[in-house]
Amino acid sequence: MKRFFSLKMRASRNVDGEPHHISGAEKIIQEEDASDFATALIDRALHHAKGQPDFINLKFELLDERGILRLPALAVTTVQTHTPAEGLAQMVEILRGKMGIANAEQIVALFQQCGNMRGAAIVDVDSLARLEPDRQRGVRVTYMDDADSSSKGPTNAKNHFREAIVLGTKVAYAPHLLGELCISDDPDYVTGYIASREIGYCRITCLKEKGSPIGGRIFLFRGNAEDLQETIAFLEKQPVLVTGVPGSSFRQDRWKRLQTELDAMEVDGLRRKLLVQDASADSRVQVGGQELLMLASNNYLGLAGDERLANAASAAAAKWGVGSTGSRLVSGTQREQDCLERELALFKHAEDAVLFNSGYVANLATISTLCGRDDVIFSDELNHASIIDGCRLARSRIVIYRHNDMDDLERKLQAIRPVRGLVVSDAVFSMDGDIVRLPRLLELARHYGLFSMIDEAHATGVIGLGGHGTVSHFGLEEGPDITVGTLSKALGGEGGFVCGRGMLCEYLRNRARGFIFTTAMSPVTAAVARAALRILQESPELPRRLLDNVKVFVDALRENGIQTATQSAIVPIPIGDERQAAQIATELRAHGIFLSAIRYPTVARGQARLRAALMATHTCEDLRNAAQTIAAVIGEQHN
Ligand code: WAQ
Ligand code: MG
Repeated sequence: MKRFFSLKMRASRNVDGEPHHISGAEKIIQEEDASDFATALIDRALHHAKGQPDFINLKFELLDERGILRLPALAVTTVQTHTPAEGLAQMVEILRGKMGIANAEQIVALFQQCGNMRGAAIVDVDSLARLEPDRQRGVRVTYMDDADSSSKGPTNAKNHFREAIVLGTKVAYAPHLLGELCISDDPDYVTGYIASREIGYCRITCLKEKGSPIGGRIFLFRGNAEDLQETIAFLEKQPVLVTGVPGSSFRQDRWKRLQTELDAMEVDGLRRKLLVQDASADSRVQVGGQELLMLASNNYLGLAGDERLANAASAAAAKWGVGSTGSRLVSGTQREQDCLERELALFKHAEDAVLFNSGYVANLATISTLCGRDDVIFSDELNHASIIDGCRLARSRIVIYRHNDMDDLERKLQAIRPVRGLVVSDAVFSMDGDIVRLPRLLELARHYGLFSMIDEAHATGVIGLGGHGTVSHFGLEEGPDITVGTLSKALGGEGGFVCGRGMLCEYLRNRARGFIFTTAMSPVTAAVARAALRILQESPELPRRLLDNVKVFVDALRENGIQTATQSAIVPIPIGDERQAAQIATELRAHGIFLSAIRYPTVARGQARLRAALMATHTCEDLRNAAQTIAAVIGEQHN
């Protein structure tokens, strides 16, 4: 095994019997590179602009390789400024605007007090109290290096940027620190930065006058006294190698950025892996030779594995072959797609329906076709990514209202008084399982003359009488202008659709790029959806059975001490921490349960959760046992 050493150099000069610091540097290196780097650092000490040293200390210290933390370098952005005033104003702006720190101005003003420190000031962002134990010296961050420094070669010159990004990355990952501000103390180096995990490493090109000796570092802290000890211990003791530091001496590898991002996700517990199943689409699946109870599927009614759908697929394949051969408008409309559209319209009590190749495309295409630069789109803060992407593609003004909060929506409508636009919401929210307050939403949209749009992805086949969806759930006479649905969840196949007035569908068929410029869904897929619709209409008890299962499961979770609530087949189990959620999901797999950990970016950071999705084909026994196991595993993790 390779041995890693910490190598530190300090050079000073005696002035009137007092040692004066001239230069210092540190590296984390492998044994084989030791002498090269020692030479380079001695060279640096001997030829420093601040003068000739009479004392050079070189220290080698063996590190435990397993104790070294590898962190991905923060992403670098640059803000060009031309005067110190402009630079400092930018710092304040970023602190307040992007990092949400109220005391931004007071914090930046602290640079006036931080001169002449060898280390950094630690500031409580709320009280502005200075917390570093030694006010003269500050806290020194040490035991860190660029992980690729040996490939970049020993250099005897100080590289401000490379050293700063290493330090900045370590600080960004320190517990209880929200970020860092830095101005170089070198009179001629006027570039500094502001950094955090969220905003990355943001260089600000001018922060002081040339020749000015001011400079320092401010670490932004939030926590209690114990937290502070933890922060300082991390800064002073934890060895860190920073990967993916942009190299100055070598051309940047275009793939490296991707690896760096993947590494960052790994560190944050956000990197995802595919779990490959070897059999079944029902409530039990085979993964790597193990049978798992499936609690993560959108196959709500168990139709994906239904023999009748498989037979419909075979029959359609025998009749049509498998491909649709072209775009709907050119060559890809077979009788199957046409019939399916009419049957969907009937099922949803709409004039017409249009097929898309997925629910994602249906949202993207519909929103971006109906809305443009002159529209205002009012969108629930928890809407699905496909709605968000549709809004972005529309280039409309987007106004986010608080989750399912119709008063907030009304306030925003009142304030903006839009002339054209759309109010859009999920029918059943995919990560929380609650149902949109549809009656009020429709009233508001009508009052302001806006289109209303509901995405019934998790509602069709689940809520409302016989699974007819949200309009039936609320017993409304009239539904939204635009209803989006999917064929891939309760209906067990794949594809999406939009239904509403005939004119709407006609318009989409003529204008929606996601309809026009893509190959139509296969006639096999369309035939499968038709069969699923028939089954749903012949067996209106299926959705009832599903919701009965939900009640059994939620009650069992409560009996085992886990509080949760839902109005649909989605049962969120809150955890919070991303890594913990991922660990619990892994542990549950060992106990025979397939349940997904939902993490950022699907939900907000710090709101990771387990998300159970129930099926009509689960047995009560399955669900009671699962609830017990889930509670036990969560209990263990919290201890
Ligand atoms: N730990 C904590 N604080 C430190 C450390 C350390 N290891 N090293 C320096 N400081 C503090 C100390 O108060 C210095 O006065 C101040 O930071 C500035 O240090 O992207 O050169 O080494 O090109 O002068 C920014 C690079 C360069 C911007 C920063 O800092 C860019 C720089 P310096
Ligand atoms: Mg300096």
